[in-house]
Amino acid sequence: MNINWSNAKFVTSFGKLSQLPPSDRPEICFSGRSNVGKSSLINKLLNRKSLARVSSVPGKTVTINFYELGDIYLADLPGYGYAKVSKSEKLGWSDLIGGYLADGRRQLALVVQLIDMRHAPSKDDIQMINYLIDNELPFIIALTKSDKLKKTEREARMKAFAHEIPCFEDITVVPFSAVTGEGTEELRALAEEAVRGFEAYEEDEDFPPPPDDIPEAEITAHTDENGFLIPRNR
Ligand SMILES: Nc1nc2c(ncn2[C@@H]2O[C@H](COP(=O)(O)OP(=O)(O)OP(=O)(O)O)[C@@H](O)[C@H]2O)c(=O)[nH]1
Ligand SMILES: [Mg+2]
Repeated sequence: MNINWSNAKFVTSFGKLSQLPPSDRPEICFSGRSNVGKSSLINKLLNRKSLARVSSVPGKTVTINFYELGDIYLADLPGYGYAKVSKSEKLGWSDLIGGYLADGRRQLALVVQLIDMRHAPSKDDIQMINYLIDNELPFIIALTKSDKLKKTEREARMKAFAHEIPCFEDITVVPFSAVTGEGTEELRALAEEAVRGFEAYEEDEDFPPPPDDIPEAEITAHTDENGFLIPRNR
């Protein structure tokens, strides 16, 4: 599927897991700590200056914000790990993020996990990545704010990430900057590929047909007098 990236609309925000409706289309979500640049990255992908609110104060996005992009949704998840919020607020956020990711009614085609390229990943970042790996969710990593690093700093960080991030060699990693636009086209292409792969997988699930679709005559032809199935090679 080719996505028309200039055709986005804000749909709605959810602050509580119980409000979240099932999804009727593939979704791509953006996860990362507060202030890492999720909203800025989404705006860049969508060719918009401020469709997703960019925060001057970290920890602003405390809701899941949905954007419609033709036949898919983008979901901007609340940023985690901001120190200056109350414990109950933190719990609410992790509930919301965890609940969203574990929601079997979502058609999650891709998680874009954002990590600030200037720093070692936080404990929360590592926990997120381990969660994505353990639950076999399709994900890539965008290393944000790449414009803020000099070439040598960048090389040093890339070497360090290889040790700091679990399974680093197996993960697709895209350096990204909302300022220079680096990584924008690559992320768009990866998103399109993920949605295509997701749709092909969904179609594949119906093939071969589930047992209910097998005509009755065919089933009885392969059962013995007690009604047990007989393997075909007998
Ligand atoms: N230099 C530079 N600054 C960036 C980049 N991306 C985001 N910023 C800045 O970082 C700050 C946070 O950006 P946001 O996009 O609001 O981050 P967020 O992850 O959505 O933050 P929350 O909604 O609070 O979780 C803002 O001041 C942005 O201008 C980037 O690629 N380069
Ligand atoms: Mg935000």
